[in-house]
Amino acid sequence: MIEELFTKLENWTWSSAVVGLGYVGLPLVVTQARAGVPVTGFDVKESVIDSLNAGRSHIDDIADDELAEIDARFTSDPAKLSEADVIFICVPTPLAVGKLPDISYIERAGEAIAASLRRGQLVILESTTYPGTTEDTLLPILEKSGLKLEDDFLLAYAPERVDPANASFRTANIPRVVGGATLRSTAAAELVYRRFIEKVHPVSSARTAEMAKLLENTFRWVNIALVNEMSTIARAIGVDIWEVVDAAATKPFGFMPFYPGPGVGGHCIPLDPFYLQWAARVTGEGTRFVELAEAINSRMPQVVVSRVQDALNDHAKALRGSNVLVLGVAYKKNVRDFRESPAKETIGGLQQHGAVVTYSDPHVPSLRDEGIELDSVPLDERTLADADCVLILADHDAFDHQLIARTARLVVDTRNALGRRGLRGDNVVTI
Ligand code: SAJ
Repeated sequence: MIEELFTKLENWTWSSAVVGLGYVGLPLVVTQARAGVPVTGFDVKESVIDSLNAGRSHIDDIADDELAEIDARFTSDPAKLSEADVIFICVPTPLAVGKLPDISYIERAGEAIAASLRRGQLVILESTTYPGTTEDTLLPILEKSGLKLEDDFLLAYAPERVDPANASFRTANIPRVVGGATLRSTAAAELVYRRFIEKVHPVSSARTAEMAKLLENTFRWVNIALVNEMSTIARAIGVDIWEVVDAAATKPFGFMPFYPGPGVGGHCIPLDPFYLQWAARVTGEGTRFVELAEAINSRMPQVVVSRVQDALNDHAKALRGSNVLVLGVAYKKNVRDFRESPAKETIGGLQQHGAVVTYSDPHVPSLRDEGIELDSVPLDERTLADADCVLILADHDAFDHQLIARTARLVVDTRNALGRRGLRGDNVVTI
């Protein structure tokens, strides 16, 4: 049966199923369908399946008309998984209490697949997780079916690499690392991705691929913390961190620019380093960079609140009773996701100091989370003029930056959104 699978993989006659239709899984379905793969999207949420079957996308990076162009099925029936030759797992890997890994979604997906696993299938895990998950956790679950790895089915790990709202890099042109639980699993996974991804990079094991993903995102976590710390030092020294970073970035080798911000959001960068931390602890190793970066990055919302307080002070105003208009509550520009956004802690901190906070975000119509009950207000002359301080937290392109620069009495710009547009007047300070 494995030989038959390889024939299908080599002849591009294989079909697939994608388990988990979020910001990773749905683009994967669309990319495969465009490449001519008969693909079925699977999710446990009926509401997701119903809206997708009605041609409505719940993911920013996939427009409804992209769904209309492809021929893909969507189902919540796990029995259908047995029909696919290749099954991709793209489920969340959040953190549990105490920042411990939570791989329960992977385990449940594995159980659903095991219930109908048949000979000749290849299972590929894409969710970010700690080294060892594929071989030590997912494999035993799949073998509970009575089928054996290598004899009956193959198993590999190929970490997703999605940068939400990045129009230049989408699934098909983002190189893909693949590592199998066996050599034939690696070879099979490589054949799979070569059908719809331009560059595929095989490695010697699933563990290696799992570790590579954690390095990628821990690298970002640590370097964002470095530049956040540098921003505090730069202000104390009296230089502009944005000008410093842009100057350093002229170095054509050995440097990669990162920029200070109000904290690190999203469901990857603030979480994945703690999967590495856990894996290291199990081996008795430490991850001091992860903890140090957390100490710096998690403090940024408080740094921002103090920055607003100081800026108002310089205008002989107390934070208490001042109107603060927050622009952008999503975790980064041009996305609507605010679940892991540092804006929530920043707004909470401002409110605790007695500020009257409103916000405007074209991508987030209302914010009902962590005790915050706010709706987005229109960004116009009046809301800007009414604000004692305007605080830019997410630098959405949709903002009217000219209007902000000429109307706001005071702007604390944590993203240098105005400076980058040559609009940094005397009424603007950054962090
Ligand atoms: N941030 C900074 N300064 C920076 C870069 C980012 O403060 O210089 C902040 C952002 O504002 C955001 C957070 O860090 O709040 C995460 O930013 P991100 O650009 O890493 O965004 P994500 O989490 O949406 O996407 C990332 C991918 N992004 C990029 O590589 C640019 C990548 O790290 C992963 O492929 C992906 O998560 C994932 O799914 O793992």
